[in-house]
Amino acid sequence: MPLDSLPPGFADILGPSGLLTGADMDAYLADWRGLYRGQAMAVLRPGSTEEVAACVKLCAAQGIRIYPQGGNTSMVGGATPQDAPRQVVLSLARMNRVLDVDVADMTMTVEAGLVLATAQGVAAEHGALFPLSLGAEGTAMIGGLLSTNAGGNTTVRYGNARELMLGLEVVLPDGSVIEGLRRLRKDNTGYALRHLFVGAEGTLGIITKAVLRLFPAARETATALCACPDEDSALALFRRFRAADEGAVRAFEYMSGTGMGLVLRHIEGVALPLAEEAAHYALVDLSASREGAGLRGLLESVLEAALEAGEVTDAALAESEAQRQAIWKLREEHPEAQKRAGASVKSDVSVPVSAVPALIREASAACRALIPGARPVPFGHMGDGNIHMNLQQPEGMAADEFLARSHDIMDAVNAVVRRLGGSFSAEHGVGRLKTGMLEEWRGGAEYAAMRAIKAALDPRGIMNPGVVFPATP
Ligand code: FAD
Ligand code: 2HG
Ligand code: ZN
Repeated sequence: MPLDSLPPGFADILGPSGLLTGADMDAYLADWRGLYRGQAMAVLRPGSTEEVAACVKLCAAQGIRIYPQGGNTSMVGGATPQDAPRQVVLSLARMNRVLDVDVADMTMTVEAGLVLATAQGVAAEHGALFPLSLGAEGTAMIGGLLSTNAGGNTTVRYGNARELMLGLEVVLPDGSVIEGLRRLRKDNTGYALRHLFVGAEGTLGIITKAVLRLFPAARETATALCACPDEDSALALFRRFRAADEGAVRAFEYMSGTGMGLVLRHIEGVALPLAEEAAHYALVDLSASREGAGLRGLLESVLEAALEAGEVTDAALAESEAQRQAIWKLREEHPEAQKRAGASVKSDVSVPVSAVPALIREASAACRALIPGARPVPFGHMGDGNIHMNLQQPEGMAADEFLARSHDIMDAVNAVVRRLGGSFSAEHGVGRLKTGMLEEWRGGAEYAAMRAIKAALDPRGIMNPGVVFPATP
């Protein structure tokens, strides 16, 4: 569709460093998975809340659609513009300052464009912990993480991004600003609007600043990679750790033999620290904020009992931080390995924790029956019930042919998820990919209420159109 040219006014607000056009926009117009590509009159790169508000006001006045973007690591095409003539990407990347770290109140106030790994590093410099942790942490930004209510590896102990946020500053679709940067643990003053913007995927406004919760730093860790004979054994292992000391479990991740095989084949610098490859793996990561917590002893005694019970057939215990990181690399490189191994279809789903083994088994069988030769690659956050029920294309099949079946594959997985009482999106959100599913799964009063909120806050429909709700012309 032919693009309109950017109306005057934006350059005055943003200055030369705040505006990208032409080929400089390339990286902002496509998503990480390569599913979507759009266009934009410009990428706006404001440096302050005032600049964001002024840009949004101008967009509202001119009917220009806005695609808010953080690190652009969305797995569901949430930050990618469409193919429409009057729209801009608004990148938060220049708003990346840490405004305040308060170890007395255990809070950190930051701008939305701060990269997660930087936030973790700053917290650590102050002897504290910002516990959100995921594979994209070197790129994903606080505003994007809050807007998707990101989960990741530590949900089992610390909750999702929502639980790590105390206050927000948000620019609404008319350019007005909600100044909600309060750092209160208790704040029951009418509707908790801050929570409306967490998980809204940029459809209700632009998060510009946030107050985050900090926790005591970890002073002791103990980590192991375990080979398990089946999915039930992996879950039984999780239960053993939970029963032994629930507070010690920082992460409990599941990986299949197929996924681990892809990592070992496609990622350089990794090695399996076990005697032989297995069909199922569990990664257990324990941490404590006090020294002398005895985590190594806990790890050994629980694994010993699990070995005796036949739930674990082999285990590698990290003897150093380097070995711990090497074990985590085997887990965190799953998305990249899948990408390098060809086309894959992702289903980021959740079920009650007790139903995870059934999910993995039944969804894998459904996928194999649908596309003979396709390779299920289930992995993820077993401890909180969120499995990435991904499917890798059959070897030798054309990628396009396989991807043409994407929605059939997701439907087959979702049928199992629905039967098990789960959700079609656990942590990645709805984005552009799953708008149809949202309507199908959350129809009736729930969907109508979501629509009413959207219409009330964004009556012109300029904020991230096509995301969460289907695009209207
Ligand atoms: P973007 O991709 O830029 O945007 C995401 C959504 O938020 C879009 O809808 C966008 O419009 C909106 N948005 C962005 N910034 C703002 C803002 N300031 N105000 C309003 N709306 C905004 N996700 C998990 O939950 N757990 C994981 O373990 C995990 N692992 C991943 C591993 C890899 C290798 C990759 C590539 C992705 C992974 N993700 C994971 C997905 C992704 O990293 C998260 O969804 C993350 O929260 C997106 O952050 P971002 O800054 O990249 O946001
Ligand atoms: C992870 O847990 C991410 O690694 C990405 O959520 C999952 O690639 C995926 O499907
Ligand atoms: Zn995940």
